[in-house]
Amino acid sequence: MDAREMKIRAAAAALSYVEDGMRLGIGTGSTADEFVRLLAERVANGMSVVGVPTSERTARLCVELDVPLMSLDELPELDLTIDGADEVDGQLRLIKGGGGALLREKIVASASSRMIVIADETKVVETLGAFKLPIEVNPFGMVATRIAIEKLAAKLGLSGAIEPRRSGDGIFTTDGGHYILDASFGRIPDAEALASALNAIPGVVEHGLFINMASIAIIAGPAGARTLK
Ligand code: ABF
Repeated sequence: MDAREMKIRAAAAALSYVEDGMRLGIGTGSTADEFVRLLAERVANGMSVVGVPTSERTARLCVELDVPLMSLDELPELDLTIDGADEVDGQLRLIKGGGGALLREKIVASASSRMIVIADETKVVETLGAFKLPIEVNPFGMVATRIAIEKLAAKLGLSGAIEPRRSGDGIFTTDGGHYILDASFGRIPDAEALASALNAIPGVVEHGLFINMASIAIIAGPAGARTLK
């Protein structure tokens, strides 16, 4: 089974949690895209749902496939968010943001009663951190913010390059106009402590540690899809 087939399998399993009339947060990334494609088929066959996209990229795909959308301001309380992840550990802590949409993903997930993560087996880790941790920062004072992150991380025994994400020959900018610093901390033994430290830095807008947010992770592998709770 190739990677896309595993993403489709996870997305299909997530679809079984979607009920007629639901207000859905719709995530960003290739796995979430597979969910949108399957959801679009259900909508075409009469399922009545409304989606709130977590990125302009996801919104474009939903519009292309006729999945009804509203803004989060129009629909501020959601029933369920379905989203991908870059890493998932055994306590359903996530690293997200590889797709650059972490701020809107976290806002939408936090406005939802439940969040279901869909991923393939390659995303499951013992300890978070092999994937560089995306940290969304305000462009103003980015260097000072990076230095503050380095100092706070060092107090937690973490070190490693913290580099602005690039796009083409320039710096990557999120839908919200912010920059992303990717932190190569390696293993993060205390994700909660790091999340709290990052939240205290004024120039940090948001970070890719999603803790106590996912209620279920659907993990697809060659043998099928399994559920982590
Ligand atoms: C998004 O899903 C991002 O936060 C994360 O980087 C991405 C995973 O992408 P994919 O499903 O393509 O692996 O939510």
